[in-house]
Amino acid sequence: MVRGGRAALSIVDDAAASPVRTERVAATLGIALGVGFGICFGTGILSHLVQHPPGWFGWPSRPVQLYRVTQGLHVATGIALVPLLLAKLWTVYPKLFERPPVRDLGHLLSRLSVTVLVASALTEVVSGGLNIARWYAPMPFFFTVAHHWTAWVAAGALLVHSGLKAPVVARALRRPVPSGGRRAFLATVGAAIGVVTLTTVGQTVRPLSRLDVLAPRRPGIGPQGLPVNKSATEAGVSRAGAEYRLRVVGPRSRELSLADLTALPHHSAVLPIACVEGWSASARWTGVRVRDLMALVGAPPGSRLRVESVQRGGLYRASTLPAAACRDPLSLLAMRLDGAELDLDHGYPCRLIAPNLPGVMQTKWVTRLEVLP
Ligand SMILES: Nc1nc2c(c(=O)[nH]1)N[C@H]1C(S)=C(S)[C@@H](COP(=O)(O)O)O[C@H]1N2
Ligand SMILES: [Mo]
Repeated sequence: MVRGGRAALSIVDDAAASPVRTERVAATLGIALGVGFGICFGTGILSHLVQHPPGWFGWPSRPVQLYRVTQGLHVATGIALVPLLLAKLWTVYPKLFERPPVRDLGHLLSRLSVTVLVASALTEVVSGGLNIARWYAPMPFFFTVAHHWTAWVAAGALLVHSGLKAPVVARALRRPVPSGGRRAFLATVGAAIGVVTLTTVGQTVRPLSRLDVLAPRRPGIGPQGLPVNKSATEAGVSRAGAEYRLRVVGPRSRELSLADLTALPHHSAVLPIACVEGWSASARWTGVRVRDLMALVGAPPGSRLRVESVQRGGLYRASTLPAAACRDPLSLLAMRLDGAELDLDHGYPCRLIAPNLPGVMQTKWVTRLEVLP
């Protein structure tokens, strides 16, 4: 039986032969990779649509925690794909040296799709990992654009590869379940996934935060017990004084001083910051409702709101709040965090906090709001 499994990979050269390099193991890893990549792809495209919504896409403001879950899943599956990908490459790499290199057109297509798939999958996990680590120097391209388009390339190559390999997978799955060394190998891969998941998922699953030793950021660590992605110093922002004004642009534009803002009705909401990089943390925010500010300037129903920071440059100095979030009574221009004045690193004197949106859209150090039709 051991021989039978081996014989199926007739191309396996004796030097590279190992009892775990069987079609059954390769198929099992392939299915796990397919499922993991599917979740990562779906949640990633969703995150892209939320941040760059085309006309047909409307993103709801509830459930409040939805984006936190989808993006937490995106980063957690992306991390779990690393041991899976390494195990799969180790299982099949002798095929790279098979002779003859090209047998026929189908074989050529298969080898080309595998090459594109391996290259794009590695690009995705490496660029995603560098982004989580906020280490941009090795990436000579703009991360989000490259990560998004490479995902489509990987998805296409994965479809071709799965289609071509379907008969092999079906055949392999009819074989007896792996035994001995093969089962131990798969168990090791499973354990590796367990370890990388448990040591990183605490960045978003609060009860596991104490195990979170590998993720770069831990909820609970930062000013006012909340992590900071971009500090005021990094953003080139200094503390606003009496000269501060919030300009609200709409049919009846207004300018509000800090005293004006403080005099308006304040409300509280418990909402998470859910960073695209996979960490998230909830806090109690207090401030003026976005919809009250929009009503103050006569915004028509269904409007969106552009939110701008005093920060001069930077990709995340402004964001556009979708219509559902503009209407939601939980969307605040927050001035307080867990009962205390906002720390400068959290956006003093005021920051946007809205339900079910990525952290990148929760603009800090807000100075201008503009009603968009
Ligand atoms: N003006 C401005 N606001 C910003 C950012 C920024 O770079 N500039 N970063 C965003 C990102 S990526 C995140 S995750 C959250 C983090 O919020 P915190 O620093 O309060 O934790 O703020 C967002 N608001
Ligand atoms: Mo973020």
